[in-house]
Amino acid sequence: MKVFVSIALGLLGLVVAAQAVSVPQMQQDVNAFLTKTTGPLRTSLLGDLAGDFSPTADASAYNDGGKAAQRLVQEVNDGRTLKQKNFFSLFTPKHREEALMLFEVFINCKNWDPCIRNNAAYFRSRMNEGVFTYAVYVGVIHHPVAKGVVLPPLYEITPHMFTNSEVINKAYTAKMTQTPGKFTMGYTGSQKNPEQRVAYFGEDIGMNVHHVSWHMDYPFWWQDKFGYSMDRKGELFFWVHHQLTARFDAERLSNEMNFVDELYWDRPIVEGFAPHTTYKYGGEFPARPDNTNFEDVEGVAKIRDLMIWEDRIRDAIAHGYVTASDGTTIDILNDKGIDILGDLIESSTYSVNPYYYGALHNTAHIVLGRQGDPKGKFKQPPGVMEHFETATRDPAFFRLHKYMNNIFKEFKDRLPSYSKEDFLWEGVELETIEIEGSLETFFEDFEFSIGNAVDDSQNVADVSLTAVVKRLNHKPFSFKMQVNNNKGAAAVASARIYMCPRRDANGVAFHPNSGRWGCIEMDKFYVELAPGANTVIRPAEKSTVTIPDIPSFDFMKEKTDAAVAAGADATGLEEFGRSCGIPNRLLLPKGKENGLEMVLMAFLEDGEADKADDFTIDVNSEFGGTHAHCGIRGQKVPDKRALGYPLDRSITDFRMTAAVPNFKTSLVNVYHKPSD
Ligand SMILES: [Cu+2]
Repeated sequence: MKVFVSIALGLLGLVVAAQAVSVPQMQQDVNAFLTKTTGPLRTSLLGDLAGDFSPTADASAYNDGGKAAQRLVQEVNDGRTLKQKNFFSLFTPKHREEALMLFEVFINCKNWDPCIRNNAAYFRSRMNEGVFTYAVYVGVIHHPVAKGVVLPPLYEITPHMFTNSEVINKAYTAKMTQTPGKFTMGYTGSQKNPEQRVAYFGEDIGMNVHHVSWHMDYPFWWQDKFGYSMDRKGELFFWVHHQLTARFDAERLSNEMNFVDELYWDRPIVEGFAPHTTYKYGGEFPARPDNTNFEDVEGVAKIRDLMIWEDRIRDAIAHGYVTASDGTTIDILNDKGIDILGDLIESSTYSVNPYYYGALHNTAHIVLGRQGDPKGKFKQPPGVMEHFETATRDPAFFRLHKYMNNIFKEFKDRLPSYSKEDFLWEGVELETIEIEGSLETFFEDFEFSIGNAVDDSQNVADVSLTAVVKRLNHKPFSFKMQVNNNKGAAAVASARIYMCPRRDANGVAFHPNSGRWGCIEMDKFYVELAPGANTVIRPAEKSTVTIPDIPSFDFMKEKTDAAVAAGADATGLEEFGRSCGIPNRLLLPKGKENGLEMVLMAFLEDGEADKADDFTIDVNSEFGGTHAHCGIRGQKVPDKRALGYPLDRSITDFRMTAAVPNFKTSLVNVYHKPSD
């Protein structure tokens, strides 16, 4: 693993050791850059900047000899870049190009000071706010020099993308009248819409941050020249979206609704959507009525193109190989196949043949976002589907992902089933898997600042502006396993825990082979087993699927300023280093008042057989916290099993799983306690 990282860093020739700026100082800079991004930089919030900084003055500051900086300065000076006070969309090619130009300046900087921080200050005042914010986020995530810097919750930086128009309007009024305001934010739509019952999930601001962060950790535009190669990126794309869909389905069952159906290009989009969301600049997000028929989107794609790409992909699955750009074929009927397919379907720059297999996922997002105005007649801004932070608000998001998910399933079902020998871990018996504590969910109020939504002048004092929203949470609980290790010596086990809905909304039990596809991953970890009997208690809050609640931006600033004042070398914010990961409070689906029946499954196997090559297991380390869906930045996924193992492939003989002593299931119920 260490070899992997040093090779990765070596690619850019980065001299990390020469870094003299402390993490708190870097954090203070980032905090200042992201404070009120639509207003001028408040220089009083950060240390001194170079007085007459020019990005192109010192080519030796960059690993690319200053090429990226020269190109961007030229673009800006020629007036070719997106002006401020316009919306930014990553799916708009010109916007993305600019954000990547700035990202390239950052990623090529050899140090934080003067290179990164002065460039940030320089371009912040000259480039579009959305372009700048995106480049700062991905720059901080991927630049090795910025290791340890924590990114504030995006819902406080760009509240417009996370809050209803109604709340934003009230915030403007409060600001104009200088009256502090605390506004209740409801979920979009009315109870006449059945989809409203699960809007708390699609519109959960923490889940939205997870989704947008995943796409920042694994951007579809990533190229290895930026510093390192992303391990199993395509497979993670499949798995994170498969899990979002499976979780959405479990929420539907909790609310007496059946699993979401997939999207069909030749049938109407059943659910309409009225976002009730406004851009800071650019007007309202467009709405879409129920039962709209797909139309070609001018300048983007014909529906026929999407159908042809789908045909080619499914053809590759049927053949068992894909055709690369150079005409050679690559076998996909193996463990690596899912990764290749994920790259194709997204499609990312890792796709082996983007010209032939197209960009099904990315294009579908744009096409769905534009169905309200497919010919561009009404000059509407991009739809919610065209931003990763807003996409899951639209029920069509889950239909789209169910559709792609079924293509992935078609592939997984094409692979041979695992055998009993694959699963068996001789000498280890998992006697019981159960829950310690209770599986009980409830809604709680959560308050966050929306102060960044409104304009400001440095002469007028800020007033406190917050939104209050209901969020799903659960009581603390642990997984408890009784394990007999009869090997006569200590052993390290790799543990995987899933929870799977047992019955559909009509109460019909799932056949295990369709039920397994609805399983939600609860945790994946390494644990040491002493010889003899072991009781393994794994607190749910440690799950490598989830992240803890992200603190507020104000709290982060306080901690940072205190650390800088004390000359400390850490901010104390380390545990919030990753925004990718399902919020821990959403680990359980909502459940029902009288219980939602679920199958709790645990599987143990030999950690040494399961771990990735060159990976050293440390049972006390969580390897970056949320590796189950989000990998580890700049490193390999710790284990080499397929994501979703051992439930990812079809099971042909069920007597076999019953005869595997290191695999165990039990029935549990998830209860929901309604608010008073
Ligand atoms: Cu996504």
